[in-house]
Amino acid sequence: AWLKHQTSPFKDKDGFEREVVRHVETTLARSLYNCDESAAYAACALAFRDRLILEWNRTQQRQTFADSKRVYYLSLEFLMGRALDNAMLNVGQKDLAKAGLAELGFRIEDVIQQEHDAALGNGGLGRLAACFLDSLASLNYPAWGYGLRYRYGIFKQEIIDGYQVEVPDYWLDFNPWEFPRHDVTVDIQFYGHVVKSTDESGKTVCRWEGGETVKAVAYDVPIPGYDTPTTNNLRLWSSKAASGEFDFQKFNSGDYESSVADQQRAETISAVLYPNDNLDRGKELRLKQQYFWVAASLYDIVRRFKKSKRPWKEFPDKVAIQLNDTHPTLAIVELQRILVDLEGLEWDEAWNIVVNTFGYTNHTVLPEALEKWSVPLIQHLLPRHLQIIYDVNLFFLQSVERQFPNNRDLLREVSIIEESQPKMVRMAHLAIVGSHKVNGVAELHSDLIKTTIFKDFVEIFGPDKFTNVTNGITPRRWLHQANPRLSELIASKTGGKGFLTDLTLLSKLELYVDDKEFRKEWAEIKYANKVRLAKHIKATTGVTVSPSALFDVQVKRIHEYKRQQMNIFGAIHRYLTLKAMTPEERQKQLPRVSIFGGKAAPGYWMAKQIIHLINNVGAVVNNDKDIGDLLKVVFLEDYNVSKAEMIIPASDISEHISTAGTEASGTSNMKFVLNGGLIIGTCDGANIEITREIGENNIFLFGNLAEDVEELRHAHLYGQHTIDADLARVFDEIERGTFGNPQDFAGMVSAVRDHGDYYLVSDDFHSYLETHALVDEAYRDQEQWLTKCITSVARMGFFSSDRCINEYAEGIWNIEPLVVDRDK
Ligand code: 26V
Repeated sequence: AWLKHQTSPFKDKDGFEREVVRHVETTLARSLYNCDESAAYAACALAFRDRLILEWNRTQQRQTFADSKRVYYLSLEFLMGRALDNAMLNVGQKDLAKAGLAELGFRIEDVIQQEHDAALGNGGLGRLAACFLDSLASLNYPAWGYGLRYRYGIFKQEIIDGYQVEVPDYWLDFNPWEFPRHDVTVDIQFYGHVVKSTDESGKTVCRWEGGETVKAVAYDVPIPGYDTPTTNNLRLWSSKAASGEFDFQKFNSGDYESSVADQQRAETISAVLYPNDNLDRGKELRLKQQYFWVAASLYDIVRRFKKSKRPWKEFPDKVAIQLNDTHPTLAIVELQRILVDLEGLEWDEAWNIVVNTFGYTNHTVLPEALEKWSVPLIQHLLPRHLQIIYDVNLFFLQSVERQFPNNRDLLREVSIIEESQPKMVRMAHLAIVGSHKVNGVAELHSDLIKTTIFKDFVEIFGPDKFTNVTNGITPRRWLHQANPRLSELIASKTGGKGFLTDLTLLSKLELYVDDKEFRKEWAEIKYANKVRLAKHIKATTGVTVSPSALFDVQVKRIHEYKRQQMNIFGAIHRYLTLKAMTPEERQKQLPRVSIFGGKAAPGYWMAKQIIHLINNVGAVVNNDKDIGDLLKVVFLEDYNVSKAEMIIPASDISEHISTAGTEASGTSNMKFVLNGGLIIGTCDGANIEITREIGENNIFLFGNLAEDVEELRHAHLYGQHTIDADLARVFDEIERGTFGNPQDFAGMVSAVRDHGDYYLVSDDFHSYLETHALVDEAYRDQEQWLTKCITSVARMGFFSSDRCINEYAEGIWNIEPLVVDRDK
């Protein structure tokens, strides 16, 4: 009887319009005469949401019924961006919506733009998690994401007088994509103490008692797959005061303030995303976030497993948990606690289950980014977990001692506890010991972790525990959604939209690389994308740029290792070179626009200095009459996912120029090439595999290799290094005050010139400039350039996150897709 009442998805344009109108008039309680773009967005989103919900429920029922193994992706960050466009495309109804909205008097692009980005992440790591969710659903894998429902996402960046200013990102005013589940809650305990006792059989049992309790409330977000009914779930936890905690005594006795303060303290846990700053180190609230999220997620996962009434040893046959970096590592300890303390399993049996359940992905080799938590802090917040960590470490070190007797140095190196003052828990070591697989995110990076930071663990556990899964990106968002015209052109040559689910079909494009008409359309699309970006630049910065200039883009978080400073030094060098030319010589030069974007962590002083210099260079160069269109330097404010969708398709060349060995993978490099842009880059991260796939004629590689870095750094420290003359010339100009007060940039200059140049800017500067000269030369030959672009796109099939997810599914999770037909 229920079934006949189920609402069905809109079958046609009229059906869609009816739903939009209904939502405007009833859900939003607005008259049609008073329906602006934001109301149109809301109603359109609600209409599509209704459509998703049905498939979402069916998917969950089907997965439960099939009793298939699920993967749970634990990530503190999900950088989702906008949802409406994605939902329309994935369910295949964007054309219908476009026509329907047009009849109602709206342009679909304007409606889409109304949506606030879901910016629950910092950068690559969070966006990777979002691409993975898209692939998991599109490939019909039973999978859930677990994260935190931050009230504030990554801050909004404003540029005021050339400086970054951070503004809070309150994004929940209207969010139709989440469903509060007030009935799905978990009480999470903090602080307190451990009580030891002996049971009837003489076994020691531990109970964690006392302390305070905070409530976790689930908010669910539907994740629609592309061209499949599978709609997976992303569950985000929000913190609330536990019911008993809101103190009515205090409230009634007039101590209203302190009663509300308790409430607010609980809600603080999920209030803000940490903007991954060096200064976050050791913050108690961050550790609270981690445990809150991990404990709620595990409770949920275990509750689901227990319904099946299976024996515990089958847990890893039904559950795979992937740790996105070390942030969720406490999950390993929490599962061991649940199994031993609450379910009464023997330690070894429990530990076996734990290790077979977890996989750990490492995303950086930078030592300052490896997580450590102080023992006293964990002792205070999670006393029972600290005991378990010590026991895990004891058993681990005992086995190492048996394997490699009398090797004190080795024990100290691999210990989960660092014997410092105070003692620290090394989260990566705990994650390795508690997982059955550890992976890096690109070949070079996976090799580096095996030979440097984790090399002792390879000795101990053997090489098979360590593997590589090269990152990927979803072609749905990063081609079809971001670059619809290019997607359509590709579809017309590769036999339809199949390439969106099998990206290797792009290879068919190579057959058309000489097709005149095809090349012309391709070039037109790139130009139109550049025109759109030029308009955005004009509107947001006031700078006029010519769409026929070479667009040179570097957009990513600002960090010294990513070397935006080298890029801006290069732009200054170009400026000085142009200034030194006669007007006749200048005439012959290639016009260029240097485009930057990216946020600096609020406490990262050097990164902020880099932003300031970029803006100041722009202010000088962009207003220099001698230079005109030959060089423009712009910094785009508030780089985020939806800006990336506009910027990336408009790039001619993009910069991926990290010091070799420092960028684990990079994923925007893949996005740029997939959109018909070339790249200039170092031999680092996924650049290496991109080169292997597209051919070295199609990429501009430069600079020293990872294997040379140690020796070069050494040379700097022992003064066996002279600074490049071109770079010295740039420093002179900065110090003359051409770009504002030189004091403002003294840190940047001296880091390279006087303090060891840790990121080797001076070592790579010369080859960087030379390679940019090659870029200019190559761009002059527009036909050849176009050939490079088309050929590169044709060879990018490997970098789909679908390939990547299939590798995880097969090599780490041991899960299978649950295939369904559309109408079942
Ligand atoms: C974090 C921090 C925080 C403290 C200061 C220094 C520092 C340096 C790096 C990081 C990154 C943490 C992990 C991360 O986000 N890794 C990124 O993961 C992407 C997805 O795998 C990958 O493409 C990027 O190369 C990698 O940086």
